[in-house]
Amino acid sequence: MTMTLHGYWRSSASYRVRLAASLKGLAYDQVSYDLRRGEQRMPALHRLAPLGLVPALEVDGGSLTQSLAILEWLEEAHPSPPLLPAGLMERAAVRSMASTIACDIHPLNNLRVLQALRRELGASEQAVQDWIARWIRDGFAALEVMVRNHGRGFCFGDTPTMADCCLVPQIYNARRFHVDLADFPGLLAVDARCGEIDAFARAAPERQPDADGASA
Ligand SMILES: N[C@@H](CCC(=O)N[C@@H](CS)C(=O)NCC(=O)O)C(=O)O
Repeated sequence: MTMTLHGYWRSSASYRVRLAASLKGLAYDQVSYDLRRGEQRMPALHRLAPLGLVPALEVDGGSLTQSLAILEWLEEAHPSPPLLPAGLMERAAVRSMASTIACDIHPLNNLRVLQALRRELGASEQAVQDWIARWIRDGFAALEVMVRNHGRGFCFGDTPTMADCCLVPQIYNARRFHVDLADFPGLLAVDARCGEIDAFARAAPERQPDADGASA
């Protein structure tokens, strides 16, 4: 089975997929689309991902989109090590945390939304910054409670799950946008714990072949 991840080093949705693949010890090639230059609008990506967003994962000629669906596919195709716990309720709790990030935080702060705020609604940089912080902090307040209820080192239990694959990239984003995270000690502790694991380090944005250190 050959896998190619179509993504971007700074894309947090791509980062989720890199983390899951890395935790499962899976090798993959990467094709990069520079989002700052609008390369997500290239026909080559649209053939794989009709919405024109990264990531897309090509697997043996077929293609998958939506990072959560890709994480679920990776889990089913490569069950070991598991990124979901065994029990039904527990699995739903992990998916709930992952969805809180992927469905209720990230889409509100996506590049195309921020561009629409600036270009179509005339929002100032300060207003955009406040917007970003508002949705991250709102979602993180809920996640802080969830991690307190379920976590023992990681978001859920004492091993990494899909929830950690979503949290670590979202914290990366929050730091990139200088969002104050002092109210979320539980989330920061999970992030620090994940940072001790080599599979997390390998998937980090700065370690990717297309990383260029740009700040935008
Ligand atoms: N729900 C999608 C979101 C994908 C997404 O928003 N990707 C961002 C990068 S993290 C993107 O391609 N943005 C380009 C744009 O907004 O134009 C997923 O989870 O895969």
